[in-house]
Amino acid sequence: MTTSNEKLFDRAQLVIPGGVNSPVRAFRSVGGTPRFFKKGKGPRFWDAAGQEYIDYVCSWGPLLHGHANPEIVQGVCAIAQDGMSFGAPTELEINLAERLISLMPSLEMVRLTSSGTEATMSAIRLARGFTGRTNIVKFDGCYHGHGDALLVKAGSGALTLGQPDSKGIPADLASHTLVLPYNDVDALQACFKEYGDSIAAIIVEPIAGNMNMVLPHHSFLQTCREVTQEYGAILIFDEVMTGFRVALGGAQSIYGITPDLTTLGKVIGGGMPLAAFGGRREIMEHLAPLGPVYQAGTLSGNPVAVTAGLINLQLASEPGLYERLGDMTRAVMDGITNIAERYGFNLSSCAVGGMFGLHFQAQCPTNLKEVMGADNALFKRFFHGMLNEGVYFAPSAFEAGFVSTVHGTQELHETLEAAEKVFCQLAN
Ligand code: KE4
Repeated sequence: MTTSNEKLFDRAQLVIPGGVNSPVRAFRSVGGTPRFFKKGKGPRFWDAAGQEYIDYVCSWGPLLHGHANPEIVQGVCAIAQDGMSFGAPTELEINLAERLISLMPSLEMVRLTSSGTEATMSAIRLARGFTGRTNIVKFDGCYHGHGDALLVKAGSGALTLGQPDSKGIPADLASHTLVLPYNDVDALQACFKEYGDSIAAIIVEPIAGNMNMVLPHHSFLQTCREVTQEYGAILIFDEVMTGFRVALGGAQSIYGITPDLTTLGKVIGGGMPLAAFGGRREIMEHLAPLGPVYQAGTLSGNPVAVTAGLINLQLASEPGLYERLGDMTRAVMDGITNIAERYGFNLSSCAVGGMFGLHFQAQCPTNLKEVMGADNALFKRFFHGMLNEGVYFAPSAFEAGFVSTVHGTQELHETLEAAEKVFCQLAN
């Protein structure tokens, strides 16, 4: 019997490449038919066949307060009555810039964009323009959006310059991106010893969320700070995922490291297309129209998106919210790993605020090479088992998961009930 999702997927694939507008949604790494959703409310959403799911993707992070949060929906509907976009400055953008600066002390100025990719792409251009240098450093397994300079994989040798990680990226552009192992202090120090004077910036996810979730060693982030200071390079924290997701001040507030620039997205848009980059005033003032580094966007600072973001951040400012969110996230992870262990499966997990990594291996990985050692086949069976039980995890073993502030004890109970059934099936 062809389900509504299958019919929609067949139709979608005729007119949209792969049937999706972002590759990970196509279920290609887990197999099966992607679910086409039509409604969400709080921690749950419903697909085209009317099947209900508890959502642990939360639109890849933006939905800190769940689907169709009433205050955000009401705010968006109200502001839209006054116009969708002006292509001119509004007070709302000043309010959001001031709010971000008040929440994240490393920000002295910010520029709003419409996606995280725009934010990281612009931050790289700004770092290159400010320093007059060309090379940048990123880390294997970190994803910073699909800007050409950042879709680059490690070169053949440990310290060789990068190679394109996608067709369509000129090799000579990719060669200006050095790719190192995450958490590898020795490789980082050696890289700067050899290339330091030509490096414009390091861009790093301070908690990695695009190779599943990998925590940084404090010494690793500290070394990123030290070598950039020593060699006059810019330290960019890509907090598109972690910003206001792991803590109100982002990962930088947890690890106590002050970057020169920070990129933000997801939560600050509350589900609408909105992102930002910001940091030291002397760097940011190199941006057009003040300075020589060009950057622009038709819908940058759009009043409807900014309104959603302002309300999302206002709701996030409730005292004790991140502690409660972290407790719930930890409870989901501990519950699942304990059940798995009872059935003889050695899983590990990490959780910070409303972000988690569920690893199908006994130890939490510390870099991409270790992430690749996970039991991906078991993950796929777990994914589909939970999906059939109405629990929706990221359709890829290489993604972090997310809990919202409206996931409660009922969702925890149902999730663990589903996990009990699934691991029992997997064990027999
Ligand atoms: P967007 O261009 O997708 O708004 O942001 C790119 C980006 C930048 N930096 C980090 C740390 C990110 O995680 C992202 C986007 N994250 C992915 C999830 N792994 C978005 C989901 C998707 O690509 O469909």
